[in-house]
Amino acid sequence: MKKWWKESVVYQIYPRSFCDSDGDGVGDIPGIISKLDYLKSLGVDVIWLSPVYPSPNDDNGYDISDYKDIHPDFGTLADFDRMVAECRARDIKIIMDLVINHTSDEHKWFKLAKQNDPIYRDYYIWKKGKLKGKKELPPNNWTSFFGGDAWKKEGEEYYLHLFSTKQPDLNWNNENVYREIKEVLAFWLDRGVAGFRCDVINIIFKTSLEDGKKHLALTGKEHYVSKEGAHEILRRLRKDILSKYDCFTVGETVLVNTQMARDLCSSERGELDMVFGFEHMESDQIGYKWFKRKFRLSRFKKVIDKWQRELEWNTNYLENHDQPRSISRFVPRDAPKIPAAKMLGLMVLSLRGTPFIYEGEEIGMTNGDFESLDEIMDVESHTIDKLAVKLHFPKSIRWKMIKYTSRDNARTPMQWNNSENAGFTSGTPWLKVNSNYKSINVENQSGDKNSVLSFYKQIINYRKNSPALLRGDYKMIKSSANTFFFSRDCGTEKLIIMLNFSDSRVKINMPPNEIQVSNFPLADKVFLQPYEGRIIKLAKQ
Ligand code: ISL
Repeated sequence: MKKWWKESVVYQIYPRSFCDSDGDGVGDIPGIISKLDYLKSLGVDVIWLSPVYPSPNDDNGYDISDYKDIHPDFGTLADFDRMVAECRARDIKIIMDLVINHTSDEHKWFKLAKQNDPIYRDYYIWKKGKLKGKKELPPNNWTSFFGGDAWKKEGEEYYLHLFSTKQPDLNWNNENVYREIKEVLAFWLDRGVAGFRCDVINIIFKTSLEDGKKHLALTGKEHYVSKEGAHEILRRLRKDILSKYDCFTVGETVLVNTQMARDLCSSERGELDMVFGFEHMESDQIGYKWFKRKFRLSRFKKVIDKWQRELEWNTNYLENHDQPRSISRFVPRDAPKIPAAKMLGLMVLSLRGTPFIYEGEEIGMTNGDFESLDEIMDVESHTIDKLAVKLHFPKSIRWKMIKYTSRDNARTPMQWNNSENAGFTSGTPWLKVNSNYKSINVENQSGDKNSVLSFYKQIINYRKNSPALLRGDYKMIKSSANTFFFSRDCGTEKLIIMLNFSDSRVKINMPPNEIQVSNFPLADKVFLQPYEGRIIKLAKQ
């Protein structure tokens, strides 16, 4: 089958924050349908939908209580089918979020498991506590991704939750779990979806429940990151289900290195088609994400270059619903936002691989302008804050940590126009709208040929017609500390992409060439402007 997804531009929708059609303050499927023409005009080929399943929303849908239905906040299965049909009419495909490391604690399987049901108990991971003197401790020392213990006591035993207490981990040693999830995949593929983004897929299989080596974060990880058991499950799912459909999978893979990514994506093994690595997203972090430091371009370039060289094909992205906005982290705070957002967009869309754009990135949306923890809804931020209170961190430090790293930074409602609530809802939005919506919004930018949005459209269109950007080889070109240059080469077409990450002009020294795209309409052949991004075509020699 043709790997059509290699030539696609994927756009991630976080449904709660995209467009609300009924005024309840939460985005929904009819809202998405109303924006499909917009997505088509942007040049989007595939939509990745963050979870739309029924969920108590402890983690905004990443805690699923029914894998085969739609949350009433988002609509109905009939709305979903209509969305698939409306997408098909526009030649847009949809991939679903597949969250199978854990379910919600309100899923019927877990409710039965809690009652010691002989079949469902074993769908989850249970163990007795450990006695230390007279004190009972959790079964092992593992910590959760959101901070604190990874176990919660329920009756006589504890259950494992690598995320929130309301997200019990499934037991992938149980064949029934495999069988049920296999049916879930078929259910959605038969409804016309074109694949899945597989949540934390490389940690689903736990090899043992022994204590882990102590780490600053994620103690226990050596017992579950990228284990053979997870590889095997993925191979089985491919053989039993995925291979029967024209679809693709992209794995969200935590703590993955290039070797692990290659093992997951190699065509002989056929486990996943692509992964999201996080190494480049850690260029402004120390250890786990709660410790932020200044962005270092040298580290970022090195990581991007390594992933480009070492993987035959992969994803390119700078944003998603878990990460602060790119414009608020990969350039200095005082950088001019419009050129910088365009330059970052040019990078994502011109590297080798399938580009993923996150809603609002195409208009240069920035981090949320939250003033206190009360305005933040994210379960991760609240869990971390509670932990930091226990560790006696002063309030100001706690807030600083959360303000810059909270996942809610990227979850603020999509900014459609300059009417109340940015045109996202006629009701009260579930999360505060960024007050910069009057200047940063789709409507303003649609009619402006110099806007971030117009630039995205231009590059996407350029990309669709450029064999070098679609399929060409990648090579980094040596450049100064503040710039990132690389070439894309395909037969007779040789392009060079130049990105200036600094506020100074940079002299360029290049053989005869033609400027194809630049975020500065009057681009100069001798100098790159501050935050300029450009593509040049080398003249045939
Ligand atoms: O940012 C991260 C790594 O740098 C982590 O947030 C990591 O991506 C995340 O913890 C795993 O994310 C996924 O699974 C979670 C859910 O809360 C996230 O929204 C989802 O993307 C549990 O399902």
